[in-house]
Amino acid sequence: MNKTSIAITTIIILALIGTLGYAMRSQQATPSTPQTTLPPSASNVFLSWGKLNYEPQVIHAEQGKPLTITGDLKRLTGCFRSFQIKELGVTKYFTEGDTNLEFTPEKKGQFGFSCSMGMGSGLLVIT
Ligand SMILES: [Cu+2]
Repeated sequence: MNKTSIAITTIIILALIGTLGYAMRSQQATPSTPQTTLPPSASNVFLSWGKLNYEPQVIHAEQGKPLTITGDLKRLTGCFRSFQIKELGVTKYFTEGDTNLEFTPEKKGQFGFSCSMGMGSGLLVIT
């Protein structure tokens, strides 16, 4: 290699690095796609198991709007499938063929929910 070809090679390499850097920067500048999260008043709630308790631990619902709570049978085991909202007289045992608890909250307020033995618990907030 003579000096000229070394110089040309160097220029090409620098140009490539520059292009690469610009491509990476412009990629970072691209706004990330917005995460689709359920609104707080969602009428469909997926009830799973988090860290030592139900997830979510707070379920938001609207008075007069039908609410569906779907039990995550992959995560809910044993008595945690036995779900109840005592104050509202709602009980449900989630099974493979019956994963949905459907009811319409009729009154506003905060009502505790739990498994039948009270080990897992949370709050249903009706507004
Ligand atoms: Cu339990």
